[in-house]
Amino acid sequence: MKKGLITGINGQDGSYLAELLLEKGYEVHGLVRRSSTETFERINHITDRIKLHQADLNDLSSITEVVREVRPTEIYNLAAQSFVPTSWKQPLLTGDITAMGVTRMLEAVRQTDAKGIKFYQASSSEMFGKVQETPQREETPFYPRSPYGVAKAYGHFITVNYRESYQMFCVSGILFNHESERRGKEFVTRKVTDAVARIKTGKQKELRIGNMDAKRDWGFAGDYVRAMWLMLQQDTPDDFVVASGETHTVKELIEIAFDHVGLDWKKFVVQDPAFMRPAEVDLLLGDPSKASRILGWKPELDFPGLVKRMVDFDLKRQGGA
Ligand code: NAP
Ligand code: G4F
Repeated sequence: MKKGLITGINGQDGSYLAELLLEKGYEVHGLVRRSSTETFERINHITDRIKLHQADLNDLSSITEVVREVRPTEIYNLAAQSFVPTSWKQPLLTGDITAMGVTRMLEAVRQTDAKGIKFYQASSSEMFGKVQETPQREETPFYPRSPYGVAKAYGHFITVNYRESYQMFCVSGILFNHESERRGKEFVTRKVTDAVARIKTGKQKELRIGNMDAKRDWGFAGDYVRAMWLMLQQDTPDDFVVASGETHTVKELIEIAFDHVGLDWKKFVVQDPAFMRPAEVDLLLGDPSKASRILGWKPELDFPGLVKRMVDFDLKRQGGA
């Protein structure tokens, strides 16, 4: 039986990936950090079918112990400080978890079973930052624009370096933005769909938002975790861009979400400088052709379908559907 260990199992992607691995018959283990209030909201429905281990990406001995105890066949390193604005407020913490945490995980693998464990690193389109070409491909040079993007670029290259230095099976998935009803409410898609539901049900008056001209290549998280799994099923380790191949503005996102519940967004949306960033990533558009050709991956849910799914979920939560 294959054994998967997921760091960040309690996050958006971790929860979808755990479901996918269970479906495929894996023994699923998850690494979670200690918190004074244990909230496993995204994985509550599967906690009886997975095994959780307490460790922290900032603590090498705790993660090495988990890797030694579980001896997984595959590790998916999804844990990170993943919210871009927080990375300006807490740049060192972001570097410790999102950059050095990757080296700690790789060291735990190297010291336990360098040849027997396949390793997936959750890299990000934020590494392209001030984009050097459009669409962005595996070979596009990185120009990160936030401490988060810089940390992810480190995580990407250390993964490539362990592959080349120790012939370990390490891959990096350069994933573009992917969303769902499990997305944290601080990210723009969920912030918008949650606000639409609350406005529609009379619980909120307005939506305060930052840069509406920013463009993102958005997809559905459930589709993207399939690509992670496919990368670890290949004979040779390689890196892949995973994207929808379409880009949309934040304004388009807002329009679709409000329109879906029959509201005119212009009456409710207020631009607020508090949500502008010190340096912005203006445009992300990925070229997923390598993933399509080699992995046979393609997304199933399109952008309008994703936004409507999220609005419907939030509306139901607010008792409005
Ligand atoms: P997420 O919802 O923020 O989940 C991140 C997870 O990491 C959480 O479960 C968090 O634990 C855990 N974590 C944070 N610090 C930790 C530490 N020191 N030790 C152990 N665990 C820690 O992120 P996501 O959207 O699922 O993304 C998954 C990964 O893909 C992240 O690495 C992210 O940077 C990357 N990525 C995401 C996207 C996207 O669009 N979603 C795109 C490209 C790359 P708590 O639950 O305790 O906070
Ligand atoms: O939803 P966001 O916060 O996501 P961002 O910064 O693109 O990062 C996400 O995707 C990355 C992949 O490219 C991941 F690596 C990362 O972990 C994370 O999952 O912001 C998207 C865009 C930005 O341009 C931002 O300036 O939306 C713009 N925006 C406008 N108003 C806003 C807001 N973003 C947020 N969070 N809140 C606003 O009010």
